[in-house]
Amino acid sequence: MNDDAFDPWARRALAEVESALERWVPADAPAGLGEAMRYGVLDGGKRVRPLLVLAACEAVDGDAAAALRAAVAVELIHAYSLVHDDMPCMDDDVLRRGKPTVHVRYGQAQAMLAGDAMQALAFEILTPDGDAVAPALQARLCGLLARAAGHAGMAGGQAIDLASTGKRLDEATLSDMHQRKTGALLQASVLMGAACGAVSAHDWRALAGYGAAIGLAFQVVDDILDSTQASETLGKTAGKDADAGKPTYVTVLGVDAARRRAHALRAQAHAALARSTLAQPARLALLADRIVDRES
Ligand code: GRG
Repeated sequence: MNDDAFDPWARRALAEVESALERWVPADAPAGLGEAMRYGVLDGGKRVRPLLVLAACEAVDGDAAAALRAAVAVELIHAYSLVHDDMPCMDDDVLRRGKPTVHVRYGQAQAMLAGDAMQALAFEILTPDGDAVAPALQARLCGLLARAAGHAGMAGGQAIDLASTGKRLDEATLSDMHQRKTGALLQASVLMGAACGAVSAHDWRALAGYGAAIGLAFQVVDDILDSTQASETLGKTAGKDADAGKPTYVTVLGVDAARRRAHALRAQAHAALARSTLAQPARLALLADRIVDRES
């Protein structure tokens, strides 16, 4: 598949995700909470995780309606993590997705609640009343998302990150932190999409390998962009981690070795897809390229 076929698909998929977020994130939650939630998740972001869910679902010819719910749920967890990460008690940032951060706009208490409510809403969306999603699939999707977001995944990785300020980490420790903090949710996006269809154990392992490789590649590239691009391009404050004494792939490896690492991870992702028997892995392969070649 070339970019000419990928781009219209991605535009359609993104439009579907935006319209589902618009429908499902409530404007009328009490006392301005809905406005803060919508500010935190609508109108911004690359939506990489939803695209991974939908591409993985298509690769296994899965249930598209369930995958749309999974795509929105993953983006809500991601958006909640950004809202909390930006707060003064964590990264203390004022710019996100090109706008003032949620706590700057609505205050810290409302930002904390908006993040909490987005997290809960993700699981509400995965468990609709009626027969829209089979009960076994609901449970599977909730389990995959909870494990990626919780103590062994994103929240655990964030705890290691906060404890690492000013420390020298070797590459293995840095990779472990980022596999949890950033990689776990990206990998879960792939696996949640795959769970929406019938997939053999062999292909599940291949997709898990693909997800792990692109998950880490995403963070390596994030660190490279953070040290080479301007805040206006990124829509967030550039260079903050290194300035705050946090180890990054660029501070640990240097920018050239970090670039080589990103390319090696892309090759690993492609190799994992090549090992699979998936009928339609091309969109996932192109997403790996986009993740490594991105400029913001
Ligand atoms: C608060 C539990 C908790 C976790 C926070 C994700 C995270 C953990 C912190 C964000 C810090 C950060 C900038 C990590 C680098 C990788 C990353 C997740 C970047 C942001 O994701 P993008 O580039 O953002 O997909 P958009 O805005 O495009 O959705």
